[in-house]
Amino acid sequence: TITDTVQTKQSTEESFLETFKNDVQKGLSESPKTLSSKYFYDKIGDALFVEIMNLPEYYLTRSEHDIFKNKTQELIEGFGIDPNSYFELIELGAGDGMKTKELLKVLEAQKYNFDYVPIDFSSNALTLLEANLALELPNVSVRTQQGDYFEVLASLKENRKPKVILFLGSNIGNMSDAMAAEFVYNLGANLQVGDKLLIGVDLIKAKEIVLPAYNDSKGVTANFNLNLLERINHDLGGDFNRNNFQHLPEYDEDEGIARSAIVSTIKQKVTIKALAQSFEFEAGEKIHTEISRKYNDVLMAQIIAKTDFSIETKILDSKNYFADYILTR
Ligand code: AVI
Repeated sequence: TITDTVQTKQSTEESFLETFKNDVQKGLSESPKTLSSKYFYDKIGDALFVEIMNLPEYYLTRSEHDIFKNKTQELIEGFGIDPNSYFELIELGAGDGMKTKELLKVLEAQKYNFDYVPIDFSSNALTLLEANLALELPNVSVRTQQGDYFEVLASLKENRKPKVILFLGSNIGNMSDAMAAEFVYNLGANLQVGDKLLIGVDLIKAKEIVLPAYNDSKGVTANFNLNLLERINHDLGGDFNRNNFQHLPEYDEDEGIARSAIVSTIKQKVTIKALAQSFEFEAGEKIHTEISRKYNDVLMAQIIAKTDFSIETKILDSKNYFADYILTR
C-alpha cells in the first residue's frame, strides 16, 4: 500500500540519518579527523558532481567515454557473450548513462539479446535515465532496479541468466584497497561462474594531470568538498561556517592516491545539535574526506587476487589515461 511505501521511505531516511550522525560523531572525534566521501552525494552534491564531470580538468569521464565510443567492439569481445543467447547487462550506479548508451547502441545494432538493468539507490536518477533511453534507444529493453547493489544482485542471482556487470567511473577508487577487494569479492558472491565484471579505473599518471582534476580553476571541486559541511549543518544542525574552512587536494604520484581534505583556517569550535556536542579545530587542522586511488596492472592484480575473479583483458582510452578491466568470475 501507499502507506507502507511512505513508512518504508521514512524509516530508510531515519536509519540513514542515524548512520550519518554516528559516522560524523566518530569521524570528528578521531585524530586526524575524518568524514566519509560517501556523504558528498546529497541533492546539491549530486548536481556538483555532474558539473565536475563536465569540467575541462576532470578527464576521467571523457576518457572512459572515449573507450565506450571508440573501443566498443573490443568491449563486446571482452564480454565473450554468445550473440544468440540472452544475457543481462547490469550497471552499478547508473547515473546519466552517457557512456553506457554508446555500448547499448552497438549491442542493439548487432542484434544482441539482452536487458539493460541499471541499479541505483536514487529512484530519481533511474526515472530520468529510463525516460531518456525510451526516447533515444526505444528498442533496448530496460529494467531499472532501485536499491542496494548487493540486495538487487542477490535477487537477480536466482534467475541464473548470464550476466555482465558494469562498475564505471573509477568509483572503486574511492575505497581503500582492502575495501575494494572485499567489494569485488562480494560482487562475485552474487554471480555465477563465467559471469563478467567490467571495472573502470583511473590510471597512475603525472601530478600535472591528476591534481587539477581535483582542484579545478572554477572551484567546483572545492564546493563539492565543502558542501559536506553544509550537509551536516542542514541534516544534523551543525554550525560550520564554511568561510572558515578550505578545500585541500593532494596527489602523491608514487603512491598513486589523490586525497582531499577540508582545512580549518582558524582555531574554532563547531557545535552539532543532533549530537549535543562541540568539536575543537586548531588553525590548519584537517578533516580527511576522500581518497581517489589511481591504478596500474600490479595494483589491480593484487586486488583481484583476493577475489574469485580473474582478469580477462584491459582496454585503454586513446591517451592511456583510463582503463576498463574485464574480469571473469
Ligand atoms: C566518484 N568518484 C570516482 C570521483 C573521483 O574522481 O574520485 C569523485 C570526485 N571527487 C572529487 N572530484 C570527483
